[in-house]
Amino acid sequence: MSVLKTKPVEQCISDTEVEGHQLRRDLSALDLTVFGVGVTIGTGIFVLTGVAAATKAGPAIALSFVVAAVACALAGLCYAELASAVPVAGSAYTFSYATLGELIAWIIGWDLVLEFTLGGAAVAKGWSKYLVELLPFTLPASIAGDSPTVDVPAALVVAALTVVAILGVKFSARFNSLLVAVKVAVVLLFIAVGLTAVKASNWSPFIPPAAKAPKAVTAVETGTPVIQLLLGQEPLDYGLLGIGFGAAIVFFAFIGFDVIATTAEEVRRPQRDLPIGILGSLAICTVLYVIVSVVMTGLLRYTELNDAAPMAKALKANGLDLAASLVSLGALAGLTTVILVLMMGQARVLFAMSRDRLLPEGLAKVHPTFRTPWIISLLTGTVIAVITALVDLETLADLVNIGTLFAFVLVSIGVVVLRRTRPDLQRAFRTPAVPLIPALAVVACLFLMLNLGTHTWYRFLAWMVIGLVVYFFYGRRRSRLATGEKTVATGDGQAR
Ligand code: ALA
Repeated sequence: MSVLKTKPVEQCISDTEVEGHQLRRDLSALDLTVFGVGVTIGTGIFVLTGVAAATKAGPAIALSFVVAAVACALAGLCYAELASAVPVAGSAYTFSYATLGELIAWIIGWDLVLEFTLGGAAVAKGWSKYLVELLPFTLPASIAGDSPTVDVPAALVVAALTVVAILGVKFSARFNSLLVAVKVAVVLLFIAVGLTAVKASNWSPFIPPAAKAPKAVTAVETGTPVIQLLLGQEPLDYGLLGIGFGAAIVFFAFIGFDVIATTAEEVRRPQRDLPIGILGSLAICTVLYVIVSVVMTGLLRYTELNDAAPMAKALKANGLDLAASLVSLGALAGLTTVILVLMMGQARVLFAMSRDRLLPEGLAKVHPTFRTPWIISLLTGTVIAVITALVDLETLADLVNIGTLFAFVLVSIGVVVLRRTRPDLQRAFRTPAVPLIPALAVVACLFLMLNLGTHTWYRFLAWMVIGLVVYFFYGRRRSRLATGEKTVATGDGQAR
């Protein structure tokens, strides 16, 4: 059955040599770590921390970050092995094509499309909220603010970044480095200035007793967490369970370290650089997040943090207005890089899928001058701009989380499968304690998924059903693998 066929790893690599479909290979380990931190620190910490503390976990949101980080570290260890064994574009999609067969690869690819498209849209909404915070005048509530009808600034920033993405990776990476530096600087500024004004009384109770929380300012409706239904508990927030609900939301703050894997084809020494980039950026972000959330909930009582720009609000509430403005400015710069990198990750996954003909091949054309997959970038940018303009932040973030967690589950299983099916394959990085670590990764990711609401689950299942329909009616018959067509690179760089 073709759906179970896997694509030989060697073919994955040789497919990248097809003329007209090559990306430029010039990223280093440092570029990757910057890239990782660049995409990772974003709306998750700048917006969702406050909202999740106020509506799910209270000051214990710091523990939620630790829970989410553990799941990410476990999945990251699996990601790093697959990324170093199958160093080509397309991330988990490509890895699974070589390990779990075409159908699972399609499911993961489709899932990543969800992650990157909605992720970009969600972050653009965070960007828009900090812009409102910073502007000296007020924009009408219908076009900007906590819950606008059409989020105009969010759509505009996506349009501008689409142009940047089309102009090319190296340019984007440099642009990225500068903005990442600004972003890390403002996070450190928030911590340093904030620490001078925290009040220990705000941390008590650290784990608020279970109660009904107010609705998040950034959300319409995400439903009751599935785990609560399974346990037959009342639909209350906070309490011990609240730490899990919070973790399932702030998991969003970690998304991005996996995007590094999508650049494998553009990395100079993927075997060494990918694991460094993935695990290094994850470690840096975890430390920063835990400290930021402790400081934020120490500056202002958690019940007051239900705000679209909670960092600025927490500083202002303590008379630290200048720091609040600087943080907002830095957040704007920082969020810009996240949108950009998510859009680039998206382009690369779609690029790999269309090169394999699971999607129309014409999409994968590389621009002759910029060497970027420009058709895909244009398409992606347009879709993201429309979504960010119309959908609320938490609906987007939760959907991104469930999709990403599901991809992590499949990737973790993929590591174990590949160890069995291709023990000979060279792996610059080997996940320790296989199959224990992959098994724990699966459990941790499933746990976080269960902490998401019923509406999020329905939306996710609907997206997956659409994906399966597209696969069975389009990709299954047309893919290179199904048609038996190989793309063999010849010495002169021409495909045969
Ligand atoms: N991790 C990214 C953010 O928090 C997606 O914005």
